[in-house]
Amino acid sequence: MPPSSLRVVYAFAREMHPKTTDVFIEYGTAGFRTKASLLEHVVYRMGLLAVIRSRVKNGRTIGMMITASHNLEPDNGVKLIDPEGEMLEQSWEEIATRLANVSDNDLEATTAEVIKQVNADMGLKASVFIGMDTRYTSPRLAAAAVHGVMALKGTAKEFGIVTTPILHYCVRCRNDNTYGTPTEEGRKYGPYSLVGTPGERGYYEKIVGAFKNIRGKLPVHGSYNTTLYVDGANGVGGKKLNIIKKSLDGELDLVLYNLGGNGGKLNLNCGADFVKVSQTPPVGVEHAPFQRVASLDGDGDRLVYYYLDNNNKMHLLDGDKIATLLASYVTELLKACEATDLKLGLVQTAYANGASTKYITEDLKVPVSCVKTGVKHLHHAAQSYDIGVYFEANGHGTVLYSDKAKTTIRRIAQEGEPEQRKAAQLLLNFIDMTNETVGDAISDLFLVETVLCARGQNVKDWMEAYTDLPCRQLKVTVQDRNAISTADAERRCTAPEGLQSRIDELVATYKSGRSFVRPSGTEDVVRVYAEADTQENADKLAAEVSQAVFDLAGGVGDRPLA
Ligand code: 16G
Ligand code: MG
Repeated sequence: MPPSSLRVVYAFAREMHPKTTDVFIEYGTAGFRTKASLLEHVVYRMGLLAVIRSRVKNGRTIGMMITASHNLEPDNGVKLIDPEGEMLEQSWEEIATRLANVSDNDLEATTAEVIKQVNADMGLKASVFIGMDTRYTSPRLAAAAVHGVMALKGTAKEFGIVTTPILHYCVRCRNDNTYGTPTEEGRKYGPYSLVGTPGERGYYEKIVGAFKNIRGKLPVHGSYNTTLYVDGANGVGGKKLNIIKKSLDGELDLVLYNLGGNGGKLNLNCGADFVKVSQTPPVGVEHAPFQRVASLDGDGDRLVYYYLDNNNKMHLLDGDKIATLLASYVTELLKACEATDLKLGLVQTAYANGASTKYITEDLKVPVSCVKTGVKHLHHAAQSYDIGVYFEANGHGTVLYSDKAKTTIRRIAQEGEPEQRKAAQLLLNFIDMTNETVGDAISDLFLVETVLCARGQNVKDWMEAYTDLPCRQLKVTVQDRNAISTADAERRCTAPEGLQSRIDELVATYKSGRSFVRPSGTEDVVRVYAEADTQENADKLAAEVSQAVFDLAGGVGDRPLA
């Protein structure tokens, strides 16, 4: 494409999506995320970048998801999805940031510069899949994305309102037709049965089809019961479960709340992030003690469970509990099919409860690694195992199976002894039910329900595998959160000077104490995490460390935030 044809890049910017703010914006942990009113020019420009990225990847499809996940309604965001359904390659984050921040007058020249820098062949075809969450600002932003794609003569396909993981799945399928069909509903086979080859299945057929298939092999027994309550965060995940619910034929009885009607506001006092951070149940969900409740976040990529006891005290089953449940079950099946050469490992972040890490190492005897916060880091680390289970404590995670693992398990399912074959076939269904592109609340929900059903366990049995250490998360506003630097997968703080030694001193005074601080990638705050032997001590330690951050890292206001 000759440079003159980039004029339209400027024309669209000036006429339709002008940059109206000078606030600097950065492609962070999960793309750009801020007030929706500041984003239109950014999303338009990401449409441009998605086309360039697609051409650099030889015309393979790139995804653009318009969402601010668990943030409240006024926010929005955009992130790019790479051809395998993974997060945008990290080295492109700086390019995204540069393109988002130049003036409209410099946009044409900067676009040309980027094209040259990444050596994109602008004569190639380009394809971009666009999805959005339920925010009222999303359609307008999705339109800006389409204009960005058009301005560089790419082809945009809009998926409308989808969960983030559904879009990741569709991008992967579009580029690898053995993984599935790039649609939500699928085309060929009726209500989500597991027929045909994997490559012929749409999203629901893949997940729900595999669940039904496995349920046919695992009758309900023990203290498992098929009723599951769900908090949909008033976002997109609950809406999709409402579609799936109709095809479940009593294999799972979903009772859905917070689906976005009745004035319920997205993520407001509900959803996975609220439940995890505040350690309180969501508003709008009513249930008896010991009822299993699953809570999703606004864009359907996080899942936590909880229940209330007889005293109305909440018990949380977070990403660590889900990770250990899935890892222990897959380990059991691997043993049963005698696939001893397959190495399973688990990936966590510093937020993982210390008790979970101890349980994984000492009881499950599974290797565990700790990486920086953010799905891309976990996903990457999980790829180094034959089977890699990764979860953030906040409920974002999935299981990755290498080609070697899949081939081995398929072979055993066909050639093994009868007991081995049975275990391998269950494992194949388990793999089918997994969205390997990214953490997926809907897929994870069906995986958890499968394990509980297979073991005949209720939510209390699940909880009893190990006991979490009480913990607390706080945030502190400082002048410049980037004044905080960390090392050792965010477990130690290397700047400002003196902060880590102060944290060490404080932690040493608590039994089972642990604490770390890190600058948030999505909010202008420093996050503080603490755990200790009692809730009172965890709360105290968190407050003391917050005070230390406030004092040593330039706190703003009178005192740290509660
Ligand atoms: C984003 C990340 C999530 C991480 C969170 C941390 C993705 C898709 N999402 O939501 O993994 O836990 O940021 O937020 O990577 P924070 O930096 O504000 O603590
Ligand atoms: Mg999310």
